[in-house]
Amino acid sequence: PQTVYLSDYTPFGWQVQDVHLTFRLAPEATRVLARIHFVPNPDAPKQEFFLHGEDLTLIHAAIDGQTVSPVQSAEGLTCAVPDGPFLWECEVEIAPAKNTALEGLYMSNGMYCTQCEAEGFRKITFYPDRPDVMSVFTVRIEGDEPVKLSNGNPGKTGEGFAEWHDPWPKPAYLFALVAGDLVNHPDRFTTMNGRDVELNIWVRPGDEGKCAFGMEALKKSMKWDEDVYGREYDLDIFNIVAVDDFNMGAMENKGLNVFNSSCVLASPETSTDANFERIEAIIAHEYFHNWTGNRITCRDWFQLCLKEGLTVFRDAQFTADMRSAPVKRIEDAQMMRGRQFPEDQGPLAHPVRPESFQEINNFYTATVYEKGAEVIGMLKRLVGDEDYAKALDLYFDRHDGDAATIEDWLKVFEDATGRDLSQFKRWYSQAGTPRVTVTEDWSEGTYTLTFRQVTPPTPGQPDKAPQVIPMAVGLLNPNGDEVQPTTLLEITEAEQSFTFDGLSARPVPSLLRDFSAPVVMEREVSREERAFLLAHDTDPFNRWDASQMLGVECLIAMITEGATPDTAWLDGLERVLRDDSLDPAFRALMMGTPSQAELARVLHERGHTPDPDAIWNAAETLAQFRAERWADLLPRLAAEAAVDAPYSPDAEQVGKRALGAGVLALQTRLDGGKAAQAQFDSADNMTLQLTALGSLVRAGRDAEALAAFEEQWKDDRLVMDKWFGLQIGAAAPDVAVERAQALTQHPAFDWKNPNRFRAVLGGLAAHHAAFHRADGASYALLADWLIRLDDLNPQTTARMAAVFQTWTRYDEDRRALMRAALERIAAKLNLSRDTGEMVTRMLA
Ligand code: HT7
Ligand code: ZN
Repeated sequence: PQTVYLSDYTPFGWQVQDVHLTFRLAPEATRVLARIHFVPNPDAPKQEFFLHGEDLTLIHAAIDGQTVSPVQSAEGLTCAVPDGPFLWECEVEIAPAKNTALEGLYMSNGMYCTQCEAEGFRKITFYPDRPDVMSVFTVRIEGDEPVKLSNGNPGKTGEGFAEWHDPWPKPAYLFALVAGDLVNHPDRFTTMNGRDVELNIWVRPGDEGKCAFGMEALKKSMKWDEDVYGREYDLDIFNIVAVDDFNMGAMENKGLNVFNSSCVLASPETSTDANFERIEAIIAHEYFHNWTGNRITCRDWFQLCLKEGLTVFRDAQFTADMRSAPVKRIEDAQMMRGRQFPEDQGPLAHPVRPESFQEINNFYTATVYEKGAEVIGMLKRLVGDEDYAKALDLYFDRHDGDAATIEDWLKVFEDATGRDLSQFKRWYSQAGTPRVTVTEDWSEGTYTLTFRQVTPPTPGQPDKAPQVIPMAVGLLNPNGDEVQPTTLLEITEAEQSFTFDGLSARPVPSLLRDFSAPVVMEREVSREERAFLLAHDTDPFNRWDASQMLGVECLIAMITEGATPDTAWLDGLERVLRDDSLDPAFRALMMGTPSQAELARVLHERGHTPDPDAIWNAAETLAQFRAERWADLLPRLAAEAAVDAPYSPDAEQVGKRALGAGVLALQTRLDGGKAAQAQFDSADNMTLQLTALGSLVRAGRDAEALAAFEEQWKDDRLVMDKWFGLQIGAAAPDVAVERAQALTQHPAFDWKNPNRFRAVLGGLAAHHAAFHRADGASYALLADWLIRLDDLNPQTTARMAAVFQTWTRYDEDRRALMRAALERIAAKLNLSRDTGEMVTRMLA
């Protein structure tokens, strides 16, 4: 397969003035007629006229009305064209019903829908399918479907047809079409300058009752983007559609966002608090793309972080404003450590702006999205809030309508603030997680912190230069009072010292406050000092982190030395948990222990070979120990967590239920599932019902509850995804793979549906001890299914194959078994480019 390089960028030889598309819909034989005006691009080198096109049957092509016979290949067509402007007309046939890859035009439950990012439009018609080719689109949809939608504003409609016109030039990846038997949940929004916008969430009949929350989230997002970024919506209508078969979460097509139904449909009975929060965040994310992605798009796919990093950053700000800023920051740090750090520290490591790829779908990663957002957060910390706002205003002014680059983005900041960002740019080009070691010096009232940074080698990047690391630091005196409020130190050298004068006693440092940079801190810290920070730090992130680190140390000592749990830590934590002035959501996070996958990562980082069974056993022992030690505390917390009002997914209630879930998990270890059964029987919302079911499964008292749950929810796909996933996620490690195997034989296991496939096989891969079962049964089962899915849906297969990325961390036997699984996938006949690239990188 061909590798594409950032350095090879060349503009397309023509500009597209306008695109007219007509769709004659039929499941097996849809006709797509395109009329496109091309004009030579004065800024491009001379080149052959090439249009992308895949899996298209060409019926007819003409230039300026004269039939032409282009030369076709698997990737597209070339054709001799006039020197000046010309009209390209083309008719192709496609088969949406046969499209199982869920890219281009496909069918889901009888509904037509599209997914064009990144390179799906080329499966709809021949076109320069690249983000820097932008055009206005006019679309006519012909078919019997009652609802026919596309981008932009509605035009004429009549018996069997509907027309749409999108006045905003856009790249083809933002094109969308939906047609089917849909019903809408309508509303309206008046923008800051008085534009009256029609809003709709379109769903399958029967799902109308699950749209209200999403609609509120949409209106809040529209208002927030006006208030905080000054960005106003720019069409007369904004449509969202829920689709059951979808490779990812949602898609920001101009004026017609398409959502995985799991990311928009919500009701208290069928959705958990976590679902509600995720839906709110994803609706916001897709809406915010209207400016950061659509009005300003990417020049090429290497610039993906330009829209994704910024939009993730914006949605995180939104969530922090809507809910709790400290809780959101802790969750984001968990996400970075749990998902991005493993990527950055393994064979799939790549820069936030990659420099080459074979299949761009493989680069919709935690690095591009989450680290990309962290990079923007660092930029904001460095320049300050005011200059950040100035820079963003300049970005929107200067680049509205452009297909821009990271260079454009950084130049805006340089121009707005006068800063030189050439060193900062390394965050975009260097892969890997910087490790920062810290030493301290104290003499006569002067305290010195010395930082050393090293970024380990990553594939293709053996040597790294120092990066700009914004290090937020506070100092506490021995009484626990803050003597130095949060200060931002700018580390730019490989080794650099900072001094604080005039202190009356040697302080305790609170470093990397608010997770101010995506780095690993390496510092010898005594348990006493961590316990001190757990008790006194004013920074919520660091208070949480102090407890997490004590938890890590405690578990590692249990694993490697057979130690007993650290009671000093647990007592310190108990004091925090008893402090009812603290937000229950924060206390719920405090109650959590590091995940088993995270422990494996840290063990590996410290030169140990992680043993998944030993990690599981230590985590179990610690949980049992906590349950017994906190036997008196649990009822008190349970009482505080009780919600005495009708269900609402607001931050306050969500926090209480999260705390209650932590309590129930421990309580079940003491009462064998009595409280969980009672909660299961009386639950009037999915959060309580599912939490209780999870505890019952963990306690092995699940048979009746699982059957009752299935009976109650067998007709609800999204709830049944939870039923499938939970049985594996909460299973004991020695039975999970057999359960997964059995569930793949369940009549409701529809492996072609990505949500269901992920619930079962993704659930198994996410269960650390079960996935790494010593006999390799889980590796083998997953490999079997990936091999099977690859022919149908390469994108989902390749994404899921990434669960093998940590394979080199483990012992020889497990390594051999994982290597064998990867090699088996690699050897599959006609392996897709997507999966091929992923397994090759992992095996390199
Ligand atoms: N921009 C979108 C990314 C995307 C995608 C979404 C759905 C299915 C396939 C996809 N390929 C790429 C989603 C986002 O980041 O907002
Ligand atoms: Zn996005």
